[in-house]
Amino acid sequence: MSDKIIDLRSDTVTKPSPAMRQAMAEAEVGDDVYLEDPTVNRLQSRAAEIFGREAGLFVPSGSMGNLTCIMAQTFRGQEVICEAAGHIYNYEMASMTALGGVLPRLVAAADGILTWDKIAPAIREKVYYRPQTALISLENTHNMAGGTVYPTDVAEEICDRAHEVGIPVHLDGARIFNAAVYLRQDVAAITKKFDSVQFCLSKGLGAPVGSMIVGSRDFIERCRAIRKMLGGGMRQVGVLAGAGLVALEEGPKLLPRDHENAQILAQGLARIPGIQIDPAKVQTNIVIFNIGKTGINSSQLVDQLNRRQVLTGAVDAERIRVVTHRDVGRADCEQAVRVIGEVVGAGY
Ligand code: TLP
Repeated sequence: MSDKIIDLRSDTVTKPSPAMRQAMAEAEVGDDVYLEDPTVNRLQSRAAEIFGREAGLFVPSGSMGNLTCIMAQTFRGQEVICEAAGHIYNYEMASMTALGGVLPRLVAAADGILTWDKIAPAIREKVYYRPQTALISLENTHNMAGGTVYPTDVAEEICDRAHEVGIPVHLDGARIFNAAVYLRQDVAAITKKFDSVQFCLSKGLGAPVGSMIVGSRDFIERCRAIRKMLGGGMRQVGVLAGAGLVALEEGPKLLPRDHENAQILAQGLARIPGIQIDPAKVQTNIVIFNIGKTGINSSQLVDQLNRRQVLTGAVDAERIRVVTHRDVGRADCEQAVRVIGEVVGAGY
């Protein structure tokens, strides 16, 4: 058995590349609460430019980025429509309620992809004693649906129709560059109708830390104040923004390879008796497969795989998630399939 650990738990696990380390070491810095960090300022301008927006804001995490955007567009006692398996509802510590004072209004959708027809009935009538719908939030790619991508016309119809009734739309675009690769469109084109966009530098793009919000200048100024309220005002943070700039320029080019490797995983897993996965439904870098028919449960399998140096994550008792990223190659994915096949075949 080789010593190498194949870490497929998430695309968050990547280590900074040599170019990122160098950029971090050499970053010019200043106090960003005084707006004086030149590297942060460069990162924010570059992100805004790439997304065709007026301004950008560096935030410590995707979770803080989403919460900041929600708080900037809602008042206490209002509702945010989001998909039932979405990250903002399931993995962000109920922050929109605990800190933002708003309720998630869940709508479930096949493959995590909402449509206007599904959203419209969830919008509250305008009566003063009902919690008002303040915001709609979409997730692209949709993590727990297995990295699924919004067709651009579907997302745009949601934005257009929501705007007609005066409701803004937020995009949790943690992996929007993966969606752009799949769609063969650029991120500015596929996000242009959203009122706010959060995307992560620290996922497939490979930065060690950080996410960005992009939007209008006014919106970003509101977000800056909220970020401070949440404790996210950082000081000489150019050391992180330097890595972020490298991630933004170099990271997107590596994503097609991650998607090819996800196909290696999906196709290999589909050949293992008892495992259910449809490779045709794997669009980006996330593969979620069902092991319900193998006689092993997820935590047992994850545990057995850990012992064989293949790290994966349980979604629930029957489903496992594996995620490709810049620090795993094709041979790693082939090896992971072999090991999963052996463990499942051994029946424990
Ligand atoms: N996702 C993480 C875990 O929290 C599940 C992962 O390993 O995939 N939006 C989406 C769609 C995300 O997948 C994540 C992180 C976030 C937001 C939050 O980003 P961070 O972790 O930077 O707060």
